[in-house]
Amino acid sequence: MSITVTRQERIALITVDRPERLNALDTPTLRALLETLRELAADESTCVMLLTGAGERAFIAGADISEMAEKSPAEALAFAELGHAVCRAIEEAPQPVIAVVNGYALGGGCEIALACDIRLASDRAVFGQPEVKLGIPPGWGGSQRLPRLVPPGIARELLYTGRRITADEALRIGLVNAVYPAAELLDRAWQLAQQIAANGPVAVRLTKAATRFGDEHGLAAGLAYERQCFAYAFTTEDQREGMRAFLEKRQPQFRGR
Ligand code: DAK
Repeated sequence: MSITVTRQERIALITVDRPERLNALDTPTLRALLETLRELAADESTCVMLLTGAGERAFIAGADISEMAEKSPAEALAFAELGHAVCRAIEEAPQPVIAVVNGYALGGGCEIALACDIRLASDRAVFGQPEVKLGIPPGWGGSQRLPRLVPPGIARELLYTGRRITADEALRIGLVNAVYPAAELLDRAWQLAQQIAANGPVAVRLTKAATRFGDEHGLAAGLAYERQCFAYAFTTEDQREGMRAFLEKRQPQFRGR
């Protein structure tokens, strides 16, 4: 299996498991990843997803170059669409998705990390959009998401040069939330996921939906959407439980409804 899923209560860890190719994504692996993301997105018992790569060297070293090399323009378009569908599945999943970047995140690998809500990196992680070195532009959203995440001039420099950056530089430019020693990364990622999963599941989903809505439709529409989300929360048991627990000075028992 090129994609595996490990669960701890309400958290699912998705691993791209193709270490002999540094977890590069070919069509079967992309399809399996897309199917897994869609299944988990539809699963109400999953509150947070983690996404990582197998082995110690790579998160995802990009699209599989050996598959891409001989593609016709029509096949290249289909391949780009499949990669875009994976990135959209991450963004459109109701649950937060955390990229756990344990090594190379290059090209399509960096683009998949960009589509995640949060990025944690090991001190060995390496990021880059080296597509221009292969004679192609980014194909899975890097030209759009990178300039929206880091300062646009820095994004353009990285996109035009294809140069790789270390985890420390990624932290400095805001590409990752935190950098940890490689041996600690996964534990830290589970801890962050647990912190999120301890909150009201509906509230976390509404919060992701509102941030995404604003990203896609602009501030005014995002603010209007946020008001609707806020009002909707008052139809839920979790809202009553969360506030009652505060007033009664106890931990809330959220039920996700
Ligand atoms: N594809 C296929 N195989 C890969 C790979 C990749 N992206 N990355 C690594 N591998 C394979 C290597 O070929 C090698 O296989 P064997 O020789 O052992 O059979 C094995 O993984 C181990 O890699 P290395 O021997 O090269 O290991 P090193 O430590 O020497 O180097 C490296 C590690 C990550 C620096 C190096 O492997 C490397 O530069 N890899 C390529 C990274 C890269 O350029 N990634 C971006 C790929 S382009 C589009 C659609 C999609 C995209 C763009 C446009 N449209 C339709 C428009 C997406 C593009 C990309 O992602």
